[in-house]
Amino acid sequence: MGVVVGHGKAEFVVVANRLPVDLEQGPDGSDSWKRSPGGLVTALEPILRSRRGAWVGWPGLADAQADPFEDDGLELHPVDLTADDVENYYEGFSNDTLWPLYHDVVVPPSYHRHWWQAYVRVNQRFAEAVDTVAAEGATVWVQDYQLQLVPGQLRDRRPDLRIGFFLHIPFPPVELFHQLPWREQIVRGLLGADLVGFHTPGGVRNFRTLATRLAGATAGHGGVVYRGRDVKLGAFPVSIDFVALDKLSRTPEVIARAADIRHELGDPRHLLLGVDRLDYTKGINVRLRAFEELLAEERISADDTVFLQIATPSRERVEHYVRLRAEIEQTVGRINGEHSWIGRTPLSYLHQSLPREELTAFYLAADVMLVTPLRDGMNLVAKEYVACRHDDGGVLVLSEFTGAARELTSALLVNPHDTDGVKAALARAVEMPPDEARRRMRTLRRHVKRHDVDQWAHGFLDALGMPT
Ligand code: GDG
Repeated sequence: MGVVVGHGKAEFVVVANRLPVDLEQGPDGSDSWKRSPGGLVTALEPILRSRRGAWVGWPGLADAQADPFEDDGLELHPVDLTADDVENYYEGFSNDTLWPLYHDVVVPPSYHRHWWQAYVRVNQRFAEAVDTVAAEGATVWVQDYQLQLVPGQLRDRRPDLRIGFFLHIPFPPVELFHQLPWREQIVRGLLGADLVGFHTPGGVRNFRTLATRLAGATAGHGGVVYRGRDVKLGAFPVSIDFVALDKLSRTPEVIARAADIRHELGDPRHLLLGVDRLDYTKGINVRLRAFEELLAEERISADDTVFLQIATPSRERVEHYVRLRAEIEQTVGRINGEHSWIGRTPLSYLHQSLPREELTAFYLAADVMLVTPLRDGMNLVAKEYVACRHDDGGVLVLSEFTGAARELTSALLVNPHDTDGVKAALARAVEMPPDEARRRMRTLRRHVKRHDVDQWAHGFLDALGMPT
């Protein structure tokens, strides 16, 4: 990793709340960078490297002052956040106002003016950072709900730039969005882009209506016209690196580990799996309730069935998340208290973040994957499960309220609000004849293979007019 010398040279700039690397502080106070690999980085890295790319984002540590640096041909430009910014812009407005509002008010959003002010201020700082690194006429791709004002703020400073924005979470129905006291500013912020992308056509429709109602945009070709400019709107369902996961899941180490996992869990006949960030949108309670009732009704048996729930720690300082964790852990305790016997526990719960290889082995080991969010922009876990099943095994139970459900129609689709429906799907998944399961999985795999993250990134950038 070297220090960046020139500024204003990047032809392609990705802006996201987080950098693809995390700054970590050792016990002696020394700083070090750790890679945080994710789908977005994997998809964009080759494009960034081939055209003097830069990434602008927060390094993940409050009150750090990090200089721009180069990592293996990639320019990284840290945006510093103070502890106060983290509390108000990130944990407050992003995660306790926008996140619940955009997920169908699953919990009530909090509206605080000082959180909004911090959001405006921090977005402005991101826009300034991009202004510094972007070359004349560069393409800028802004990511996600934490940065919705950046397109507008950037256009004011740099009308020469080509600006794209992609929202990774759902764009809410018009009536719900209207709750937001700063609804007009957000819509105008997004309209600063040349292309605004969503996961689904529903998101496009909601935004189009709001852009017309709140910002006076008019109908245009492929989108809307705002202040005399064309703003394209489109649905670009995000995906995963199918080839990489498929390959990893075929390695002898992962295959052996998958067998070990089943063995360590007591060689159950049926292994059910859930993998989520511990978030109230993910419907972890929904599947626990269904599992508990099926056990109580003796439609499934603790003698031969194990449910493993991995809940990755998330947003641990936000009140709703603290409460959710307590609720889930209480439910897990109740289920195991009632249905366990010595050496036989029907529910295994890990509140941990696992290494990629380990997660892949869990996917490969599980007979039934339970993905039951109340609302989810896409849900990559569902696609990852499918990519790991090179054996064509396993059954996916998937909530209708995920973006993924629009594509993965061969899964068993469920309404997470309908407990009886979820129970029926779970019981059906457990008992599904192997032929039917294989047929469904093959169809799912064909789809995800064809629509991978590379196709997503190129599809978006092509629509933005940047040849890739
Ligand atoms: C947002 C939107 C949209 C989870 N536990 C571990 C681990 N993970 C990884 C999964 C997956 C990712 O985290 C979670 O992605 P999701 O898509 O399921 O959910 P969000 O985090 O809410 O993502 C969502 C996404 O953005 C992309 O646009 O699909 O709708 O909410 O990749 O594998 N990874 C490792 N250990 C874990 O314990 N290594």
